[in-house]
Amino acid sequence: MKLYVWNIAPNPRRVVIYLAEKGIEVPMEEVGIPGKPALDPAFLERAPYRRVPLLELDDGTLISEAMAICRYFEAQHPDPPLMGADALETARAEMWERMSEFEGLFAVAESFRNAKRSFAGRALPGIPGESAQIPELIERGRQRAVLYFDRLDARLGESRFLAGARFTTADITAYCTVDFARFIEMDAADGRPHLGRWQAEVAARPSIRGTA
Ligand SMILES: N[C@@H](CCC(=O)N[C@@H](CS)C(=O)NCC(=O)O)C(=O)O
Repeated sequence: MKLYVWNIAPNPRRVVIYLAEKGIEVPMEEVGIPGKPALDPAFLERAPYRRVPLLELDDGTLISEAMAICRYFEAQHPDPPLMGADALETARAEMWERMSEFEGLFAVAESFRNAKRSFAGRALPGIPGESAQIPELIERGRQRAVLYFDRLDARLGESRFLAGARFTTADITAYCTVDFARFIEMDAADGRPHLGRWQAEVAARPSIRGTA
């Protein structure tokens, strides 16, 4: 078994943090090109979806998508539960995990990839060939991120973690999003005290410190 990762990227980080929380050891291979924000062409030839994280099982089966990879391990290592332990916690963990990926991480990534010169012609991940940057998406991504951070702050004003009393994959994706926002010069905690309280608490977890 092998997990393909890219140490500067937020999506593989979600899985690396998850595995650290669980105490599961999986061999990892770094597939980023040193000093260049791109994946190794040799890896891309073998990776059908051209993205990381990617889990390769011993029989060659490939599993893409961060949460699908976590789900694979969760089924085999249910303790401690990181995707919810009862019906309500499971639903809330999934709700906030999906909102964090679709409304948060995608929004920040949209702004980031359309802004940075080093991503010219590669505005979309996982696409063979060119994908042009669209300058209007830089600001739109920021606006979407503001709405997401406001929602996160409101939720964290009523709950210790996103799904409730327990840390879950929702917190992992949300934390990776908040941290990634630094690269578009956004401080998500600024003016959002509940988000700031949660961010400090999550940042102190050993699983997070190991991937900072
Ligand atoms: N929804 C996917 C997102 C994966 C993704 O977009 N990964 C990025 C790195 S954060 C990637 O592989 N980018 C390839 C590239 O930039 O060429 C997941 O959950 O794994």
